[in-house]
This record gives sequence, structure tokens and C-alpha cells, in this order.
Amino acid sequence: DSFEEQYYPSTCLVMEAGVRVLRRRDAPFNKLPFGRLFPRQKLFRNVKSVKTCAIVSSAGSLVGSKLGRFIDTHDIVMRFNHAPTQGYEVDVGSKTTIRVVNSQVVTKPEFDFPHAPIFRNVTIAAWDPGKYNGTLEDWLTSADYDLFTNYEIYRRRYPKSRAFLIDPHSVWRLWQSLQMFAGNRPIRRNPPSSGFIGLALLLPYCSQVDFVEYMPSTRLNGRCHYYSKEMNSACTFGSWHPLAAEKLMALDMNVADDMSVFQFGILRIRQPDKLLC
Ligand code: NCC
Repeated sequence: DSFEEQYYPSTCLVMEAGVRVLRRRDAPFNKLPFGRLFPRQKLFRNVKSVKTCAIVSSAGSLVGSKLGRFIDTHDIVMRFNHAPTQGYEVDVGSKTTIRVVNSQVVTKPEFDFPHAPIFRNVTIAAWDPGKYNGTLEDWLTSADYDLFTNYEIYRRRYPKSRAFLIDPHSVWRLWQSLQMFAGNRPIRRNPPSSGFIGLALLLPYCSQVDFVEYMPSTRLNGRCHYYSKEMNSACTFGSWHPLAAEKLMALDMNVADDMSVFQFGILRIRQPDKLLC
């Protein structure tokens, strides 16, 4: 009856989704030649020294933020898809530790995933949702976009690279966490955006995550991306991805004040205390 009994931190829900990358030992990949393409390394090196992480959304309202220097002070900086830093350093910084890329970006020729310099010398976590209740075997033949071909080309070309595939089951578990948070309001059964997947992937490694311009700030300008002129508010508020639900949940996790969130555009999310979850 009391509030305390009802309260369950949304950071715990995100952690429990267990968003992760596939490893060689995971069935069925432990029996498939394809699994030997997965890196032996862990997702991040020196995890013990990681304290602060920044996630940089690709939102158009990063324009004029001047947050570049702040972003670069973090131990890990996560970006998405082909979002550039070159030419945008003042607003988005220049450091990139990891890129979360969707399967369209891996697949479509215009992004040239196997060769483009933007995907080199950074950790890559590529994802594709597959079917909601599909097995991993199904996924190999029925991914939304066949990311496997270019992943293989990339891994053969750069055997020392840290390029991983995100476990699609863990993407759907994250969707379930979102639905749990939304309670009796049904959210559409489409996977979360790369931004929310990235947050869930990173949170276990960071005591604190600063998520930049995910919650739209007062700089809101209608542009889809900081790196293009396209005007499209759906990029910010959602149409296909359950973006609004994601952002409400992220705001629920936030510990920063309104000034930080809505003026500076920085959500601060702390790793939950395990005793709370
Ligand atoms: O646009 P996209 O996302 O690459 O953006 C990365 C993440 O930043 C957050 N974002 C972006 C724009 C904005 N105005 N507000 C935001 O909060 C979101 O969290 C978003 O996930 C994706 O999630 O992978 C997505 O990718 C694009 C597109 O495939 C790639 O950019 C390559 O061109 C999708 N757009 C289309 O398919 C047309 C987008 O829906 C989701």
C-alpha cells in the first residue's frame, strides 16, 4: 500500500534486461564457424578504471551546445551509427570509444561499413532485432537486414578489431523492461532505439552515465540530426521506435536537476545499488 512498497528503480529494470554482446561460447555460435568471428576480447578493456561515461545522442538540438569539451572528459564516449565528430567537435567532442550501429548502417552500401574510416579504431556493437520470439538460429536467416555478410567482411579485414553483435534476445528483453515501466499503457512492439539499447549496454560498466541531448532541451530546433539539415521531429519524439516511452523511463532514472537536463541537455543516470534491485 505504501509508496515504498511500490517503488522499484527503473535503473534496476534496465540492468535486469541484461543487454549484452554475443560471445563465442554462446549456443548456437559455439558450434558454428560464424561464431569464431566474434572477438575473444571483452567489450571494454580496463573496465575497473571506468567511472564516467557519456552517451551522445545524434539529436539536431546538439547544435550550439558547446558540450564537446565536457563530453571528452568522460572515460568512455558512446556514439551512434555514422554520426560524425569531424567538423562538430565544439558541440559533440572528438573522443569515441564505442559506436552502436543498427543493421541498416551495417548493410546499406551508402554507409560502406566494411571500409569507412568512421567505423575503424573504435569498438562496434551492431544490432538487429530479428523476430520477437525467434531463436538465434532463425535470426541468422531472417534478420531485418542481413548484417552478417558485412560483419564477416569487416572482421576478416580487421581481425584485431573489437566489433561485436548485440544479442537480439537481450534487445527484446529491454523492450519488455520498457513495457514493464509503462505499466498498463501498451507500447508498440518495435525494438528500442539505438540510444536506449546503448544506455542499457553501457550502464553495467559505468558508475555514472551522462546522456547528452536525449531528453530534448530548450535548444530543441526540429532538426533530426546535428549533422544534417533534415527537419523531422519524429526523430526526437518517435514514430517507429518507442522513443517517447524510452525517454520517460530515462527521465525517471535521471538524478540531475532541471537546469542540467533542460538547459544544458544532460541527463545523469547512476548505476543502481545492487541491494535495491
Ligand atoms: O537517427 P539515429 O537512430 O541514428 O540516432 C541515434 C540515436 O540518437 C537518439 N536521437 C536521435 C535523433 C534525435 N532527434 N533524437 C534522439 O534522441 C536516438 O536514441 C537514436 O537511437 C537508430 O536508433 O539506430 C536510428 O537510426 C536511424 C538510421 O537508420 C541511421 O541514422 C542511419 O541513417 C533511423 N532512421 C531511419 O531509419 C530513417 C532512426 O529511426 C533510428
